[in-house]
Amino acid sequence: MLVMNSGVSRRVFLSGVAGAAALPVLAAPPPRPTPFGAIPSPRQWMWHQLQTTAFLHFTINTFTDKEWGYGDEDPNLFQPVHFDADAIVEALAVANMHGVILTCKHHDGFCLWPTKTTERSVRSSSWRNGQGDIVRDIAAAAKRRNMKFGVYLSPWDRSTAAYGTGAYVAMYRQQLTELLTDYGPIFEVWHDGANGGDGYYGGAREKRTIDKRTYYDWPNTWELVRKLQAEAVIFSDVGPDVRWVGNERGIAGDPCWATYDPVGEDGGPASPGDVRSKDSPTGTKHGTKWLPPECDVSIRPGWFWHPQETPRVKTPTQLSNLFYLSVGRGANLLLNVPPNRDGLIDAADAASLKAYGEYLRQTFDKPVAQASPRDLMKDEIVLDLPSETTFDVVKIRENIHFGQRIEAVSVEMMDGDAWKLVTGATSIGARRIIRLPAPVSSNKVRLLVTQSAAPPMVSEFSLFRQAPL
Ligand code: FUL
Repeated sequence: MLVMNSGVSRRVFLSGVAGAAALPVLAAPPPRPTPFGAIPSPRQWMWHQLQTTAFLHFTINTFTDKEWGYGDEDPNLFQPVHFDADAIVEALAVANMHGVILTCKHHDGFCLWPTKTTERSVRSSSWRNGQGDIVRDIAAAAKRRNMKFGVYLSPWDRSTAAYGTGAYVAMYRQQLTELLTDYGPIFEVWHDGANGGDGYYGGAREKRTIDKRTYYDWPNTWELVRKLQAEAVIFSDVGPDVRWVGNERGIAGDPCWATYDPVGEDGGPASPGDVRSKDSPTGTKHGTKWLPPECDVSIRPGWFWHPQETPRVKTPTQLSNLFYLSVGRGANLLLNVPPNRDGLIDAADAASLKAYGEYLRQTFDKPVAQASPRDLMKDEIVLDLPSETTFDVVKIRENIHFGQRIEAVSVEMMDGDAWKLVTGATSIGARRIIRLPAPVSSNKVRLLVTQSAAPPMVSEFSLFRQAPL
């Protein structure tokens, strides 16, 4: 029996409808379902469809072997002599990534586009005679490959003397304006939570601390993003559209609720850089805001390319594990693949991405069994299969246009003449993809929604057989 959290069972709910249907003549059409709780905005819905996107960490750090540049590096160090945006994007596309987010400016303040706001940009490098523009080239290559393009612009800037004053906030908004005006449609704007500390600051070489809650005046910056790119989702520790998952290992919580009511570290209001991040992997069950998690993780130990880390590039098996722990729990995966000093994706990273992409395609292109749409809107969905079918992956999706309703499901298969538990889950949301410890076979498999806050609205129940890795 399905339990509603109001204490009313689904079967009780259905028997009421059946009673009405027994009345003579024209039964009224079933009522249109109304959304339950928070639901995704159209831009969040689009973002959910992407599932996996790529992060490109690329700047002077690539040439200085650092993770965080101090802000005093010579722009001329930036010399990616064989930079090829199409080759980079192609290496990402084969791994089923549908968007790419570029670090247009990292904490060291060097801008990958010829900004008017500072001399610290590609314009001050002799690379391509100061005429190069990494942002333009990646945006154009992404468009050619039908991938979406997004921007990371570090709020923390260790190079400029203005950091810590109102003038810097104006400069940050100016940089954002350039990026959101000159480079076509942007699908995501990424605001890093790392904030303040020591830096060059125009020669001051000191530590600067800002008030994370007030300094950046985020509401007005987000309004600017809305004005310039209404379809872009805004990412930060606390959204407003997409939340940080709370770790940099690429792992969403279990359960993983798309809704979230974040609080600050001290239990007060949350802001980027000040969130009780231990709550972020799980979110808030039936929370008031639709704020799904994005799982950022690097294919290498560091975010930037370092020659000594090449032997530690994640294997296709490790990448597939991350897929199930992020995308499989209803989150999006943001996988960082840092270009090297040539301005290309290293052969080791590209090989791993290719094998991982083949695994995804071969596993998921065709289910071995799938519920037909007319059977989906039930709390028991039975797959009556023509013959014994072997599977080791189960996929369930909820129609999130109507909110995240389901609280628990179990998957069972007919074993002899009795149902046997195969697997179970709590949250479903945009999707739940469960890899079984070993393949199982049956000719009858069912999904039972055992607990739901409102009548469940399953939009997919499919079984797959994994390709070898
Ligand atoms: C962090 C940064 O400090 C790292 O360098 C990296 O950009 C990561 C994605 O976010 O907060």
